[in-house]
Amino acid sequence: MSTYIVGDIQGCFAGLQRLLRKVDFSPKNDRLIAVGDLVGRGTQPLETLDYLYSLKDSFDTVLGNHDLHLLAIYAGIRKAKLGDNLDTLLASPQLKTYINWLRHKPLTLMVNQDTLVTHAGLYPKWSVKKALKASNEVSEQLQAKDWKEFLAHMYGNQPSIWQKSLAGPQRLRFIVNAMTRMRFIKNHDELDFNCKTTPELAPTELTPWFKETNKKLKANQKVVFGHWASLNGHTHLKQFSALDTGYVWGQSMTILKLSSGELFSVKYQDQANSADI
Ligand SMILES: [Mn+2]
Repeated sequence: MSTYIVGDIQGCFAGLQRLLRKVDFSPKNDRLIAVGDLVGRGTQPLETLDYLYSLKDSFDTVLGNHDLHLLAIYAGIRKAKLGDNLDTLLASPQLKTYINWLRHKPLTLMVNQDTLVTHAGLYPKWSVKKALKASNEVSEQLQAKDWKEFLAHMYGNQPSIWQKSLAGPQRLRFIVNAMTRMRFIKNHDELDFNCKTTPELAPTELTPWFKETNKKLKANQKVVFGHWASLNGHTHLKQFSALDTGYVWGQSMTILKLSSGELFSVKYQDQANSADI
């Protein structure tokens, strides 16, 4: 049995299939974990969720910002934009099933004793244990009867600095932002939401979250994340694996074989011109 962790799929079902074939993924024997953003922008969101849902216990995921966006659209809090490409999914009789399934997915999960998976990353002031606890706080809300109420307060960039004393919607909003939207940190603890470039092109006052010293992260612990396509898979740090290599933007999709640390990827292929799909 092998565990594979796949980067942002974003509704690119054909690419996912090619990647899984490349590693000889067997739903019966292997386990597939996703870093979130299962759908959003890519043209096959329904096929993607049909497939991932069909894997049952062989599949698990954390939620990304696009997945939360889908929940917010379903809840009537956000409107679907043309570029979201979610129409087929939103019109599907399976939609309600998939929404309920996603509502029961966490923001972080451990894939083995020391590897944390999260969509955007680990806030530098948090331990792995703290991140899991914070993720649970959000899951409680997402799974509650009044889950739509939580989503109604989810959007916004403030507060941008964590404080233990944060409560209610502000506390939950920070947790969601840190785990699903974070890229750069300002002044060691402040989330920045403006810059999406590579670290090299960013203003000097901004530091990638994984380059901030995290005193609470143990040397043997690892963080696997997605979300930041312009990193192109590079953190240059062994403790942090960036798996979003921008397939939906015409680049590639990447999968990590956990046991060996090997990375496999497939280059983007325009479906209309693709012979093997
Ligand atoms: Mn994302």
